[in-house]
Amino acid sequence: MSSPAFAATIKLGGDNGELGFYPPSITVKAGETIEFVNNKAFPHNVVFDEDNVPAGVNVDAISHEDYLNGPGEKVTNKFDTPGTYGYYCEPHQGAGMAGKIIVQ
Ligand SMILES: [Cu+2]
Repeated sequence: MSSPAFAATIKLGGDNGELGFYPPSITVKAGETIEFVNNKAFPHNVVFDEDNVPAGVNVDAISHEDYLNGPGEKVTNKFDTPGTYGYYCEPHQGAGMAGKIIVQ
């Protein structure tokens, strides 16, 4: 098996423990795979905002609600529908931990 080539990697938590996704905004092409990697200040999760995804996208199917508790834990996503996808971390939503993925 060949390892997949990731179009982008998003860190969960900044290197100094900041509560955020880094980078907070990325642009990828439809069909490209992105990975979220647990970094600092976990637990984190990745939940897509049903009010901020392209029409017809099922956020339950693309969200990763299970908490990532260990360093280096990863989840991946691949988007087929172009548009803007907003997402956030449930434990840190109140602290503004949110991001945006633009799929072209
Ligand atoms: Cu978080």
